[in-house]
Amino acid sequence: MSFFTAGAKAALCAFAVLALPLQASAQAAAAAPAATPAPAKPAGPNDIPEKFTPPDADNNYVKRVEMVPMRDGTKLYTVIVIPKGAKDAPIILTRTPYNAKARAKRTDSPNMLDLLSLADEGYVEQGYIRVYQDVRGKHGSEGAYVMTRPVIGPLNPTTVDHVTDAWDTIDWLVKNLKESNGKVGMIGSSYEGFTVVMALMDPHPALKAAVPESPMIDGWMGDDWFHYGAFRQPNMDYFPAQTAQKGEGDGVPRAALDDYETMMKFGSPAAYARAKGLDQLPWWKKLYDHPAYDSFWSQQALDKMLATKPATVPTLWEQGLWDQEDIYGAVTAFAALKAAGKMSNNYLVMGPWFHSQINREGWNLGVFKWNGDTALQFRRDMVLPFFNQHLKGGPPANLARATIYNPALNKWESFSDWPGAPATKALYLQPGFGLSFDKPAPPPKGAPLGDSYVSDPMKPVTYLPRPVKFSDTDAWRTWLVRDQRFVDGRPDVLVYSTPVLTSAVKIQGAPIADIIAATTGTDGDFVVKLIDVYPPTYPSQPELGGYELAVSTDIFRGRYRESFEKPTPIPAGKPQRYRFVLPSQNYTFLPGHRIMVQIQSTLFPLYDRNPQTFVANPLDPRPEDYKAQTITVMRAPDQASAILLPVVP
Ligand code: PG9
Repeated sequence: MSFFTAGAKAALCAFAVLALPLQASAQAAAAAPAATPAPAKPAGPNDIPEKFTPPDADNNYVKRVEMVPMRDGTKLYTVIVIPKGAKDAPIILTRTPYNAKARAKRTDSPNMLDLLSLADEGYVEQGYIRVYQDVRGKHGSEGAYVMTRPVIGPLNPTTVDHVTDAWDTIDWLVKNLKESNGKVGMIGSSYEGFTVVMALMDPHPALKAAVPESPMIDGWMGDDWFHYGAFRQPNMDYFPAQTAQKGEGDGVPRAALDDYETMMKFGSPAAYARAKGLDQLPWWKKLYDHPAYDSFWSQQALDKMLATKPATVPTLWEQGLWDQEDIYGAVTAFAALKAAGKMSNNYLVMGPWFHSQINREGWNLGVFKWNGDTALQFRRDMVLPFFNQHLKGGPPANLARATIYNPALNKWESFSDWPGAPATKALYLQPGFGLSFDKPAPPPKGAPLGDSYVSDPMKPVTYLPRPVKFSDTDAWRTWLVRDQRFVDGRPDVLVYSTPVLTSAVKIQGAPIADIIAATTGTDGDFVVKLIDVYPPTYPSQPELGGYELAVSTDIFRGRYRESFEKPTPIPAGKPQRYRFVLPSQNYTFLPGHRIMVQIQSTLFPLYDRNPQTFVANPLDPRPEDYKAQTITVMRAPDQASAILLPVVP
C-alpha cells in the first residue's frame, strides 16, 4: 500500500469503511488530539534497541529523514531521497497530509526506482533528488493541523501557513543539501496540489517550476466539499480519516452495505454527523457554520488570490476531464490568471482521467480506451521536459499553452489559448424532448410551455446504480463516465436529445447550463448532464452500443441562483433562471451520435438531498422539511432553457 499516490490515498481515506465495532471507533473519535508526551524509557530488558540503522551500502540512494525547522520553531517531518553520488541535482518537493514516510516507500529496495512511486520514475532516471514532507500537524510533523490551512489573515490568526512552510522548507533544502543545484520544483495532486499553489503565493527564489495537479482551489464552488452549494457526503468519511487523529483516522462504521440506505436513514448531513460523533471535529463545525459562499469561502479561494498576486514561477496546471474530486480548480485558476493578463508563465494540461490518475496508468477510464498510457505521456512528455527546462537548464519543453485530450477523437490537441471558444451557442430544449440549435417555435395555443416531473427526496435519483458504496474505489473513480441509461427511464429525469448528427459538433471549453424552471417548493437542486449518445451498435467495442456518456455534469443548489453569499427562497410557482458553468471539455460529438441533455433534482448519496423547502441551514433540515415538489423546466420562446456550448467551427 505504500505506493498509493495522494489522490488514491485520499480516496482510500475518504471511502474506507472499517469493520470496527462501534465502541472502538467511538473511543478513537473521543480521543483528544493532544500533544503526545515523550514516552518513558521502559524498565527491564528490551529486545527493541533504542535505534536501529539498516545498512545502506547496497543502496543506489541515500535516504535522510529530517525534522526541518519552520520560522515558528515547529519541525516538519521530511523524507529526502538522494541518488548516490549526486552532484548539482535539482530537487522535486511534495508537501502532503497523507504520510510522507509511506509516500516515499513503494517497496523496500536498494534501488531508488523501486523505492519511489510509479509517478517518480522519470525523476529517478534523470537524477533528481526527491523530497516528501508531512504538512504541519499530520503524521510525523509537529504543530497544529488545520484543514487546507488558509493563508495568514482573517481566516488564519497564526504567523504560519503553507506559504511560509513551503518557503522555509525550500530555504532549508537548498542550504542543507550539498548535492543540490539550488533549484526546486514542486509537484502534487489534489491536497498536495493545493500545497503547490500555496507555495506560489510568495515563492522562494529557488522555486523554479510548479506543477499543481487537480489542486483543490475552491472547496465550495466545485472542488471537494460542495458543488455550487450542494454538499458532497463522502466527505463524511474523509473528515474523520483526516482530522480525528494525527495519523490516519478510522472510517465511520456502517450498519448497511448500501450507502444509499445509510444516508437515507440518518436524513441530513448534520443528523449523520451528530449520530456518528463527527460534530466533535472542528472542521465539520466550520463547514456547518458556512453552508453559503460567505467570506469564509471566498477569502480562501485560491484562484481569486492568485489573480491579485500572480507568481512569475513557470506553472503547469493539470486536471482530469472526469475528475470526480477536483474538477474545478486547475482550469479556474488558469482562467483567473489569463483574465489578470498573466498567462505567459502558465500552461494547462487536461487529460481523460479520474482524480489523480496521472500518478497511475492512463490506458483507459472505465470502458473508454485511450491511445496509449496517457498518464505516462503526461509525466514523460510534458512534466519531465518542463522540469528539465527550468531546473536543469534542459532544452525548451515546447509545451503549447494548453494541451487537452480529445476523448472522442482519441488524441491530444494543442491550443495557443484556452478555452477554444466562449460558451455562446445555445442548444435549446424543445417540445417533444428534442434538442436543437434553433430557438423553440411558439407552441400551439394551450400546449404546455415546459416539462414537469415530481422530485421526491424520499426517492432520490442516484449517481450510481444501487447498492452504492463510497468505499468502492473503482466505482468512485469511474462514476462520471458511467452509462446514464440506468436513470433515463425514470419519471423524475427529463431527457432531451438531438436527432442523429450528420456532421460533427466540436466543443472546446466549459458549457453553461441556462435553465428556466419553476418549482412548487421554495428550494431545489438542478443537476444537468451533457451527454454523448453512441450509435445503437458499435462494432469496434460492442458494449458501447447506445452508451450515454456524460461528458460534462454538475449540480446547482437553487437557493443560490441570485447570490452565492446570500441565499434566497425560490418563489413557488414562478419560473427562475438557473445559470451555472459546467466542467470543461474538449470533445467532438461525431456524426452518427446524438447529443443528449438530462435534467434531474438529485444525485444521491454523493450529494445531500435538498429538502426542497427553504431552511436556514441546508445541511440541517428537519425530517419534515423534506417534501416532494413538482418541477417544470420551461422551453417556450421567451423562457427558453438551453445549454450554451463553446462550439468551434
Ligand atoms: N480530493 C482530496 C482532497 C483535496 C483537498 C482537500 C481535501 C481532500 C485529495 O485527493 O487529496
